Amino acid sequence: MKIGITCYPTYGGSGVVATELGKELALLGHEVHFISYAIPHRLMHFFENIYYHQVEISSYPLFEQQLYGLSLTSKMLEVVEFEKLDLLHVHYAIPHAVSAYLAKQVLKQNHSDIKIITTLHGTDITLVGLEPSFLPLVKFSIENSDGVTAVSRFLKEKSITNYNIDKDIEVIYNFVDTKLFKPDKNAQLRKSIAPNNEKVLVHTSNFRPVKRVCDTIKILSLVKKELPAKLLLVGDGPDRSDCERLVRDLGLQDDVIFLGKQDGLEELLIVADIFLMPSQSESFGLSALEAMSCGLPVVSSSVGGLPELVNHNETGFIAEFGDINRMAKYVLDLLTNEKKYKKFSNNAREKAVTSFDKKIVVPKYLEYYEKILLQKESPSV
Ligand code: GMT
Repeated sequence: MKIGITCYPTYGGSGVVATELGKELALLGHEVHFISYAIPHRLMHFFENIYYHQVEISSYPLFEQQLYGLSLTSKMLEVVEFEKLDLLHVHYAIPHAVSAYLAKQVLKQNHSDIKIITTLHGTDITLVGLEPSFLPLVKFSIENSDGVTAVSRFLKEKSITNYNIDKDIEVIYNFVDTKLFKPDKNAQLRKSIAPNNEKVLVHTSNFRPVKRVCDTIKILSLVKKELPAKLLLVGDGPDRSDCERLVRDLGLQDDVIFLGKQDGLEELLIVADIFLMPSQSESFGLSALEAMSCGLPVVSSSVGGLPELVNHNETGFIAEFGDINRMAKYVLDLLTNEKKYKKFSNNAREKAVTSFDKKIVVPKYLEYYEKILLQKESPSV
C-alpha cells in the first residue's frame, strides 16, 4: 500500500503513535509518506520506504495568521496525486481531518478519489474539539472520514455522545515496542539520580495543565515524609515554571530533577520505580504504557481511558484525579512491600507484552486499512 500519514510532529503522543506506526508499516514493505510541518521527532534518520513531505506555510503579507490547514490540504493534494497514494491516515482531528476532507473534494472534482482514515487521540475530542466554534467542524470531519479509529473505548464513547455521531468507530489501542522498552536496570544512571539508593518516581509529559504535573511534586513531598525518594520529571511545556516554583516553595530542589525534553525515554524510565500520571483527562496514556513495558507499576488518576490500561491493584493503582493523598498512599504501599512491588512490576510488563505490543496492534491498523479500501462508497454530504 501507499499510505500518507499526517500528524503533529511535536512531542505529543499522537505524533509518536503516527510515527511508530509509519515505521512499522514501512518495515512490512508499505510505502509511507509523512506529510507534516516538521519532521516527526522519532523520524530523524533515514528509514527505507519512508518519505517526508514538508507542509510549506505561505507567508504572503496579507495573511497575518498562518494558513496551516489550507497549506496542509495543498500538500496533501500534491502528494496524493504525484505519489499515487491509496489512503491518507490523519492523526488528531483538528484540523487534519478537515484538511483531508477538503483535499478529497478537490480530487473528486478531478475524477480522482482517496480514502481518508482519521484517528482520534484525545483533546481533539475531549477538550479543544468541544469549543462551540470547533464542534460542528469536528463532527462533520469525523462523519465524513471513510474510516475513524479511537485509541480507547472511552474515547470512542465520548466521540459518539459528545458529538452525537452516528458512525462506526473502531477502537485500536496505542502500542509499544516491548523489545525496546524493556526492564533492564541501568545501575550507573540510577546511581547518579539516586546516589543514596532513594526510591525514584518518574513522570513524562508535555507539561500542559491537563497533565497536573504539580500533583507529582505534591505526591513526592508526601512520600518523602515516610522514605527517601526522588522525582524525575521529563518533558517541557506551559506548566514547567509553576512546577519549578512549587519545588522551591516546598524546598524540594535536591529531590526533583527536571530533565526537559528527552529522546530515548526507554533509557530513562528504567532508572525509576514507579510512573505517575495524575492527569485530569487522558484518553489512553501512551507514556504510562511505555513505563509499564519497562516493568514500572503506574499510579494514575482514574480518568478517561486510564482504567483500560492500568488494572487497579494489579499493574498499578488508580485514584480520583486530584486525590494526591491516596496516590501517595498507593506509592508508599508499593515501595514498602518488596514482594507486592515485584508482582505489580511483572504484571505491568506482562500486560504491555500481551495486549499492547506493536506486533499485536499494527496488524489491526492494516486490517482496518484493507477494510476501508474495499468500501465502494465514500461518505458524502
Ligand atoms: O490530546 C492530546 O492531549 C494530544 C495527544 C498528543 O498528541 O499527545 O495526546 C493524546 O493522545 C495520546 C496518543 O494517542 C494519548 O496517549 C493521550 O492519552 C492523549 N492525551 C489526552 O487525552 C490528554
